[in-house]
Amino acid sequence: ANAAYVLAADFGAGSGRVVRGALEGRKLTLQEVHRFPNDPVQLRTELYWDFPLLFHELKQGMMKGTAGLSSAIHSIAVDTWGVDYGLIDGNGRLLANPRHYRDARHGEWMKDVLSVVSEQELYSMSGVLPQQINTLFQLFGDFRERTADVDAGTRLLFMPDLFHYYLSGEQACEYTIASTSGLLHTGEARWNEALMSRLGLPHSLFPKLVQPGTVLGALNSDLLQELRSGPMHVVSAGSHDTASALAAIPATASEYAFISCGTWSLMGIERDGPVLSDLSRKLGFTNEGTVSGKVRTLKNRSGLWLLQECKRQWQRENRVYSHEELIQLASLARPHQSFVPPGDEVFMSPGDMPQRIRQHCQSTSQKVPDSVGAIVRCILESLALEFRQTLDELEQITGNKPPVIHMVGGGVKNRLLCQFTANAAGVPVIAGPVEASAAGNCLMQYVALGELDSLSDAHEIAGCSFEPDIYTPEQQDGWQEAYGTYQQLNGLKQEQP
Ligand code: LRH
Repeated sequence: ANAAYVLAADFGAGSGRVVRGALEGRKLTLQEVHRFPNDPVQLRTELYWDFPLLFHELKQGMMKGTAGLSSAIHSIAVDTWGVDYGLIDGNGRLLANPRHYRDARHGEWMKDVLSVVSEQELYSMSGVLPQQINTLFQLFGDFRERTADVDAGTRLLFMPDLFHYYLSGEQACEYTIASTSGLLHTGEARWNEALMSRLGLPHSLFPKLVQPGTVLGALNSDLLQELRSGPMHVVSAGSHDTASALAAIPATASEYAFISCGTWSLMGIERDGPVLSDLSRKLGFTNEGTVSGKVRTLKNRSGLWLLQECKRQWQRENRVYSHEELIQLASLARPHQSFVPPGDEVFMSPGDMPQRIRQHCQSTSQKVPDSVGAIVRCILESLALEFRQTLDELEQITGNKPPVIHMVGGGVKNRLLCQFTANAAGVPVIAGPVEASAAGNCLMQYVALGELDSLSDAHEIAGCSFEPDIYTPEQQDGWQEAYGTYQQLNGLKQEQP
């Protein structure tokens, strides 16, 4: 057979994987060749990513992906989580390990920046919702502390761009990942130089911007030798994992809401232009770029983080549950007993999550979940109700209620969550693919290589390649009532000081 092979490296905040994609006719198949943890490193008070180790894992994946294959690999592209970056000097040396967006100091820097530029102004200039994790705040602090090392040759590269640089020698920032920074003009691949000046950031720090689906260059010769691989192109696909995931949605209709669900849940819609109203800002919607140059207006919230943390806590107590066991226990627990706001600050940091959930239920005079099944059920129902609320809010900010939800990412493996989401939202949920970021990454490489004509072609290939599961709404009355309770609880919460 005449398959066209590519490699996609998809780095999440918890783990990474290298996947080999094969396009044969109209069908894409993915084979995971390497998977590894991505553990952040706390050094004194600072939290870092271990870039050299991640680059090592990338190379391991490339070796495994090329081994034993008689055909050539056409190209490789990297996608990662948003907002984080590294700085390189004029000789291409990494100045420091990139800092993690959960580093506690970003909160302080956010305050400093907001004393120079207001939230409203930042939102209307960039479309990006001011949140502690944003590149802008981190960079402001980072730059202030590091001015001595920074000269005219220093460049900023976002995480995927940094990998691409060390693969190909090309310095460029790809549009979708740069769109998470707050440093672009809304919906455009254009740096906001006026904002940089106001924050004292030199314009020379920022390299050229490239569109998703750009061939950056060839894999450099040292790596060819080290990896004993054949020549291949290095491509900027959709370099932001969320942008890549959306490229793999097997959509047939144009009107839908998406949920990209993993540790985070990103829920929103794709549009031609951004939503920049006061209402959308107050409701917490941000605007980022898509691989087709459109805008994704979305909420960036906690996803399965609460469940992952509970699982870790139970493990610490020597109670080990498989994913299936947890879902089974939750499905047997009594429905609609208690709810938590999954995005609340009390659930942000790692720790004893079951205890925090019990505490929250107690302090809001709800039934306290007293078993593993009850806790997992509480988390999944709460997430589903939050999705329902976001769907309503999308209608408020755009005037349209999306008639279906496409859910992609790891959360799709949680069948109970998919069903609950359909029930709570009252619209069908079309679930899959699970490895959406890797799939979208591959698809955009084929567009860059000219193997596919366009992104709509890519969506069609996704439809031919991954059979989604469809969940239709059930038990509407009970869920409607639960939604009322959930909203009331949130209202109560907001009134507290
Ligand atoms: C999800 C994600 C999300 C945010 C966050 C920092 O992996 O990319 O879209 O940008 O990480």
